[in-house]
Amino acid sequence: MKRALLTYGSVIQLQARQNVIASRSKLVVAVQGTRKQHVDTVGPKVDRQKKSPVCSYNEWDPLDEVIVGRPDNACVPSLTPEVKAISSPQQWEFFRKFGGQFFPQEHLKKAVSQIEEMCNVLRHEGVTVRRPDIVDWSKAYETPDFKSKGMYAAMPRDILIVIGEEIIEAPMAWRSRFFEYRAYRSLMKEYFQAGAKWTTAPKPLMSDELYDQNYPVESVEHRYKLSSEGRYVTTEFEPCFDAADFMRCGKDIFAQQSQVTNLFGIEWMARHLGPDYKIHLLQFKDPNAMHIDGTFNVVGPGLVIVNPARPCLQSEMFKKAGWKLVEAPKPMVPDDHPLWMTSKWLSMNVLMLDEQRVMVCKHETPTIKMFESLGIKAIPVDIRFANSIGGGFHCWTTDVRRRGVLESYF
Ligand code: ABU
Repeated sequence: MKRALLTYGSVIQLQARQNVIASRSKLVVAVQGTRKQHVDTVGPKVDRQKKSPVCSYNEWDPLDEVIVGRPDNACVPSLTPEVKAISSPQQWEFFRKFGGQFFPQEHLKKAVSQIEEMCNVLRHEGVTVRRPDIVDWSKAYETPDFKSKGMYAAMPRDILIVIGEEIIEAPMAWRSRFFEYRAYRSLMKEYFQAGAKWTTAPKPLMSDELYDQNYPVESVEHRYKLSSEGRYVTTEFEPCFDAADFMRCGKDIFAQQSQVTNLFGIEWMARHLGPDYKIHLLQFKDPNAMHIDGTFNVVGPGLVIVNPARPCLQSEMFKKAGWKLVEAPKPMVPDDHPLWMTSKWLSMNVLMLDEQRVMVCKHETPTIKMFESLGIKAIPVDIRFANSIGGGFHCWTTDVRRRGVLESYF
């Protein structure tokens, strides 16, 4: 692992080996040493003239199809080192009490109905909505390296990222999320059969070596210091990342190292994508870093909503490029509303339906006003109860298809 490749603000653009394009009519393979033989191409029995059902290059092109997560059967993760690293000691009592059990049922019911309504609004706006399978997340499992129970399939943004015509399943970093991909397999198979490129990143062992067992979690100041040195609870033992630590802007992709995404994982992504894409490693002042979309949300070409509480240490490079960085207004969530695995900054975790329309929380009046001042129409929806289990509109979705092409904006 060459860490020197991964310096903050640097571009990670690695030469990937040329992919074998399976759509060629014949594939030349070496058989038993020197003898060469032509064989029929294995793979896509799809009409190559037809467009892949999966295609998206950025966060704002007109949205055609989206996966919306499911709150059903969502379970609270146990208070393991990786969970401690993203939560405050005040939240730990909740995890101690409910870890391994379903989230409080009354709350989940409200989340289910709010997400149904969100799906209806998306359909009304002309977007095709797809959902993962319903899974019982309370089942215990054991691998050779660890034991856990599951969590949920509520946040497709964390596990799936679409880059061009390829949909990539992230390895994830939490043990409770190891089997999360199972809920999406029906969709993945369908997209693949229809012509999408489907990749699953190397699955981590998630043995104890992946987590710094002594990661200091009690003191926020200490976490600030460690994160500024690039030290997080996940070690560099093996690649891991959540897809939500990457923000797509055409040929430029912005990524952060976080409590769930290590440099090894970012390097895997850079090599996997190859020279067509540049991954820029960004750093924010954030002791609980986990997912870039509540910190740095690119909502249009050269337009970013930034979190004033988590300054970007590389903001100069955006200003030099002529980008507009707009500070998110203070969130409106009342203090007594439970947010068990997230911060109030879900207020800026919005979903762009196109450059002119944004799905935003109906209670976040200052955020709505901010978008209107930028000439963007707000589509207000209430998912406050759904927010409680860890995500806003961006987290609750993965855009599968947007109408657009690969461009350079940076
Ligand atoms: N993906 C959720 C981000 C939430 C937060 O930054 O607080």
